[in-house]
Amino acid sequence: MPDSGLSKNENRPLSDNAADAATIVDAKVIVACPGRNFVTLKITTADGIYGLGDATLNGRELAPVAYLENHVIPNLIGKDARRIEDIWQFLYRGAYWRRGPVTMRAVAAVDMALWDIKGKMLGAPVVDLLGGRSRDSVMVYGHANGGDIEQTTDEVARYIDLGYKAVRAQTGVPGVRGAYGVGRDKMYYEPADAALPRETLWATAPYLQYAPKLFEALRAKFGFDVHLLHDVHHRLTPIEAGRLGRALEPYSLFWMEDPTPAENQDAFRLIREHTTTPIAVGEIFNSIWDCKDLIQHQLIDFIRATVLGAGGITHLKRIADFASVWQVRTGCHGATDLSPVTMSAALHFDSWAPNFGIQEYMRHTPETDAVFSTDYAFNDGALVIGDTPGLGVDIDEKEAAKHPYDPKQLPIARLEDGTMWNW
Ligand code: EZ4
Ligand code: CO
Repeated sequence: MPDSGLSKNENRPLSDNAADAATIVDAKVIVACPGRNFVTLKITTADGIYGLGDATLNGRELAPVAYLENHVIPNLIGKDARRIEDIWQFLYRGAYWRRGPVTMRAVAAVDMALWDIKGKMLGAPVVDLLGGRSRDSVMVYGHANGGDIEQTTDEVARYIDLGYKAVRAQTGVPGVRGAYGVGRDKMYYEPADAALPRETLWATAPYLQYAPKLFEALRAKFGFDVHLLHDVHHRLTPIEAGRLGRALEPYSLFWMEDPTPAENQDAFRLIREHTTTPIAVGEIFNSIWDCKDLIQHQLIDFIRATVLGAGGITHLKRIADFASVWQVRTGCHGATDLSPVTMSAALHFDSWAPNFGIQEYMRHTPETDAVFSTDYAFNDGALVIGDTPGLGVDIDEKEAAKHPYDPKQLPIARLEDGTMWNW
């Protein structure tokens, strides 16, 4: 080709200039503890656009940090930030070692940050890149918990007064010290609360007696207009879960969550044979492979996989589309260990997903809100995401630096004889 006399740069086609601008030039991990620990990835392109991703793994935070810093970031530098799918496949297939909570959180953080960057580049909120809003707002559920049925009933009343249309109800159980879901602070429930795990006790028999009484009391007091949810938190065997589901049928739950551990997906057949109470599973799932059997055999009704846990928006979209074939709806995990970055990404995803079901929502503390600014608001039992380009979330790094990492682990559960159980 004859020399045009232009400099090398000027001679390039337009797309090459755009590629230069979109080149990832920097990526760093920010670990901060504004009330609880969060791991945030910040990716920056050559023209100065940055995106944020969340890689928080509650109680094991530094594992994704090491994975990102040592093994992911060196691969990102120089890549074209616009190629979200290719970078996802590169990180998933290219590592050879697939799946797992650490790896997939790192992949998720990169994916969230790249969607954020793409939205900013195109001047569009991420929901518009996904296909636009299927709904203006997304129904959320809050956490009501108390030491006994009376206290939990008061808490449910408080959530209804706040405008919630759906409430998860958990109660202490007489004789079960530290039964799951009973927090110390009402508004900011936080289970990861000690440098070494707090020991709680578990006893299935009293729980199975007591839990249905909670929902009997709640329906007697509040009627059937409010959606009620309950989290069993992996505590039961399949046949016990079938029995609980059946006992709860008169109270019309929105869902019974994590009734038994889900490593063995077949276990849910037994539960299904015994109850029509809807089942939600998936907050600890990392990929479509963790839920494909549960979904295609119609063993669950709601898939709780998240943007954070299950490989970002790119992969969660794949799970949701697959689930839609069997009329399984989404119910994304949204506890406080999912940072405002994940909550923002989740709300873009939820606003789009045609088979959206509900979104879990636990409020972050004022310290967290001082570090992360967001573009979502609670109104009338639902969250609304705004039109800010990208994910609409930002981090104040100076404020974050005031809150250094503070090791905290999740509790453990033991049976009365000391046997380790599922927390
Ligand atoms: O215990 O996110 O449904 N929500 C939950 C959560 C989990 C925490 C663990 O980090 O089960 O509260
Ligand atoms: Co749960």
